[in-house]
Amino acid sequence: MVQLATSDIQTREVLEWKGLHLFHFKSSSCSQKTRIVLNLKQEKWTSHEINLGAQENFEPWYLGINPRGLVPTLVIDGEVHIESNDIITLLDARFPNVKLIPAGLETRVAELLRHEDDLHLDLRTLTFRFTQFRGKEPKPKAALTKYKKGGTGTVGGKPDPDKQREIDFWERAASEGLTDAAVRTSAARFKAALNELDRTLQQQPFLLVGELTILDVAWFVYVNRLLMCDYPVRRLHPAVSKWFDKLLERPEFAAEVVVPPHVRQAIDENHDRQKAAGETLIEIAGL
Ligand SMILES: N[C@@H](CCC(=O)N[C@@H](CS)C(=O)NCC(=O)O)C(=O)O
Repeated sequence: MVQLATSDIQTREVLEWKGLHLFHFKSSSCSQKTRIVLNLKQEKWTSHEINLGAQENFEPWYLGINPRGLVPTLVIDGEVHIESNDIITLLDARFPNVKLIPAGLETRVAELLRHEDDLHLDLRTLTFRFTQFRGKEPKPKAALTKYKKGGTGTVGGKPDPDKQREIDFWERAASEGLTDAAVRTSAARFKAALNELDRTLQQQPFLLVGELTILDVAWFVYVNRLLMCDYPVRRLHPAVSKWFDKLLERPEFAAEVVVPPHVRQAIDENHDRQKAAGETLIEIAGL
């Protein structure tokens, strides 16, 4: 569990906050995951939107509650929790009215979620290349400088290597772009993971057992994003595609993945350009 130590937190006012507060961004996959879990549990929460496009996540106030500068962050009765998978696991323990981690499977769920989290930078690589056009330098130098300077840079009272991983990602994106080689690697990782999920879903209705768990929620948002990148889910992983469509029928899921018309248009325009240049995800990754 990544509950921040008091020494990690510079924005001290949140330590006094009562109730459930979520810092999130509408289209962020990790935020969607936490919001779907809150919907399923029908919990009331206070929303704090952090606009990633405007780099609000690199503002000192926000770095003061999330030294990694990432969304989501959950503040619950003065405790500050980061990392979406830890947040949804915590929500399941604190609000057991609807259980999304079956008793006895806690370790297995944690292990499988780690594997999902390991693919997060791969998802980011595909997102930044194959959804709407993000420009050559998605995080301008000035924003990165702010990020480097801000926050304690510690998690659990210790220097946090994940912050450097973020800096490396954005600096590499600015200097090399998100290359075809990076796209191929990321797409191959997803193809392998989804092949495995497909085998499971040919045998059972949900990813872990016969009922919905947080693992289904976590993979639902990933598959949703891959579809936005025009990854051929239906052709390559038909059982995953059916499972996704069924979850999408539920309002708790559907509400969180609505794409505003102007964003849909920007994505379609990017795809049209990529098709004309023979540079779609399918073509580059050979899917
Ligand atoms: N492992 C983290 C990853 C969080 C993450 O990367 N969040 C993205 C949005 S999905 C973010 O905040 N990106 C920062 C940015 O784009 O500047 C988690 O699961 O919470």
